[in-house]
Amino acid sequence: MKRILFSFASLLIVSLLFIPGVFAQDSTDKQSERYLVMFDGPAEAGILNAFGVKESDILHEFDLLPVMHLDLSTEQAKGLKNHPQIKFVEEDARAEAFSQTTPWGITRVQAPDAHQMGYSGNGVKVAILDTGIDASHPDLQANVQGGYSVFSDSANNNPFYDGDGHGTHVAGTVAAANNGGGVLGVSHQADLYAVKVLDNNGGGSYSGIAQGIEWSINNDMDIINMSLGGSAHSSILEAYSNLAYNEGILVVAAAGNSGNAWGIGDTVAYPAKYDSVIAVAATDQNNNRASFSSHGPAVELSAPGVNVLSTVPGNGHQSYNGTSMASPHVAGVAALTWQAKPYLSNSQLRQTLQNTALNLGNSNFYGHGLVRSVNAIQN
Ligand SMILES: [Ca+2]
Repeated sequence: MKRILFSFASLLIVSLLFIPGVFAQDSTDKQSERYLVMFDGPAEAGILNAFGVKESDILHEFDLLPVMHLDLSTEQAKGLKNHPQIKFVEEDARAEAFSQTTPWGITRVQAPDAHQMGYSGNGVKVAILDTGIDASHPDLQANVQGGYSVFSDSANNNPFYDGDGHGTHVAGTVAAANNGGGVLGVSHQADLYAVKVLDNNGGGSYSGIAQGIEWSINNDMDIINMSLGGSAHSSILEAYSNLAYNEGILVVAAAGNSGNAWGIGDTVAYPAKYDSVIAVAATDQNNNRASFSSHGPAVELSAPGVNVLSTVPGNGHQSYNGTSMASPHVAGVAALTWQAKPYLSNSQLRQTLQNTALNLGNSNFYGHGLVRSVNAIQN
């Protein structure tokens, strides 16, 4: 008790020596802001009193460190900052909850339950043949392990630059990190490979896709996701799709966005239409076919493709629609299932995904139905 009194008295003296004249004026009409103030040594109310800080301006006194939360005028804060027994004066910064969103489609394919079971896609390599991946995105940087661009011009030769956003969005659905922020991907620890076969305007060619498939074979990819396609058949693109499949890669592609409201006709795009490729249709939150989703006998599986929230370049997140958004849900479920059952061949894995899908009806619309990770893992 004696010591406290002593230091209080000595502080009063020190404080008096440091009070600049302006303080007396300002403390009356102060525009107060909230500050965190740390003392160099024990917290002493006497220092504050000397600057005209009232008892009511002390909002909180901390226990473990000599810190006070204070209502101060700008002049008071300035004065305290210059005081030898004050270590730090900081404006109390605003903070917001840093929370992670689980998009509806991630839950619809049972990914959070598969994560609870211990599966995350860890060790499974997924090639994203697309517009590139923004590898600096906080939700993706941990999982992007490599890449390749089929373009040589300076605007498009970097696979980790995505001037369009499409590839970054697709990548996030497959493997956005479980990092407490942004969104959660289906297989949040899968290895992503940015294979840039579409330019910054989202355009590309079949030769580029074939080059991307060739790179994927040469670099031991487990899964290829192609959220792309065209209406023209190509024997060479088919030969490359078949080659990847025969090399043990699971090949997944968007069925296309050429569906009509009536679901009449065969509108599935290439390469999704080839036998060696899983054609994925898009469903909405009611498990109904999205009106744009291509239909036909080649449709093999369905997955969420309406209002799909995922990553976009520049630390952003946006909702997109398309079978492009459905395909990576299947690629992610395949990654989870393959981690759980590494002994399956690609054709056995494909069979498992078909057998465990939720039947939604018309096979030209939905194929075998909605892809489901827990059912596939437990099959
Ligand atoms: Ca995240």
